[in-house]
Amino acid sequence: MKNEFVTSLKHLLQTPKQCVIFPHKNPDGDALGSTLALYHFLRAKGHDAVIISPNEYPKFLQWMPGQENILLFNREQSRCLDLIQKAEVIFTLDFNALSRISPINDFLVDHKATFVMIDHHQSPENYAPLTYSDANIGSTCEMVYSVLHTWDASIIDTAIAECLYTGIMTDSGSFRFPSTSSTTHRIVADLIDRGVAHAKIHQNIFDSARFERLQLLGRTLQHLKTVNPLPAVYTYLRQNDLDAFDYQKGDTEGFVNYGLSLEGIQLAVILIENTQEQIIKMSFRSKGSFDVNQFARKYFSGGGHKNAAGGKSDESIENTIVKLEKAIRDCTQDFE
Ligand SMILES: [Mn+2]
Repeated sequence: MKNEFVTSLKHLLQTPKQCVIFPHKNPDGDALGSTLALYHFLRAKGHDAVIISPNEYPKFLQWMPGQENILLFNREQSRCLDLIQKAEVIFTLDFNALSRISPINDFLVDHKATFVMIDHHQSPENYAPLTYSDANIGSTCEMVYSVLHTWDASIIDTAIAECLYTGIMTDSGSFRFPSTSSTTHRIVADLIDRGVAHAKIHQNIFDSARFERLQLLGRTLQHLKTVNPLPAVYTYLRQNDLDAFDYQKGDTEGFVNYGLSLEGIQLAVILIENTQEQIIKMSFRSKGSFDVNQFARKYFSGGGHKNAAGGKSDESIENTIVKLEKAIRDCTQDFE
């Protein structure tokens, strides 16, 4: 599938094209890494490429090579719309449903550009005639690496390698999630050979916390509750917790994972209140057979991967907790 995809892509990009590349809303390391790597590659190949992010991304990613050229749709809407209108090829990376770039999707209806999708989430939509979708691969960056390496490995310089490394590392939980394969490590070995300073990247991502963020983590851990006797825990942050510690975008990234560090725990959930959007944002993480993609789809209008998913609730935090506990108990048989 990948080789066919690369052949079609090369054919599509035989002559210089105007390309727009979209990461999903609230882009993470994999979304930014994959879009930036592709951006550098396309420009090296003589195409006119821009990255348009629906909104801001966390500070711990604001060092990535080329990130200063990313346009933010929520900040510069008319400039972005102009570029979108002119696009001949539209890339959607690290997502597979156009609602993930809302409200930009409203401007893509009947767009004449050729859509290209590279993504590793389940159940892709069929908007892209060129689709490379594989839910067994741990990161979109790993897929983009394979595409670029097959296309023209000589273009993969240190900047591209750093972008790809970042996404592979963050989406694999620093190479420890089950989706991490020997191929993942071979790719990473090649990226290091191409000049990636991996220790520096880990520091940029993990050792750049603000004092308030660590205190917010403390509050999150104090709120941790077990769902006895099941191997599940959840925690929550109210809007006033976020306000008390001067919450900034990305601060709660990774908080949900701490629950899984408890011995025997197979499911961890975090609920985060957002009074402005009037929703509770939820993240689910699991180990082993418990499928949080199914769980989030069934109970909390979300989805994602088997061991990492997101969802939401329109109810109060109290009601959401009641609903969550009931949903977890309904799934008793899904634990190992
Ligand atoms: Mn990803």
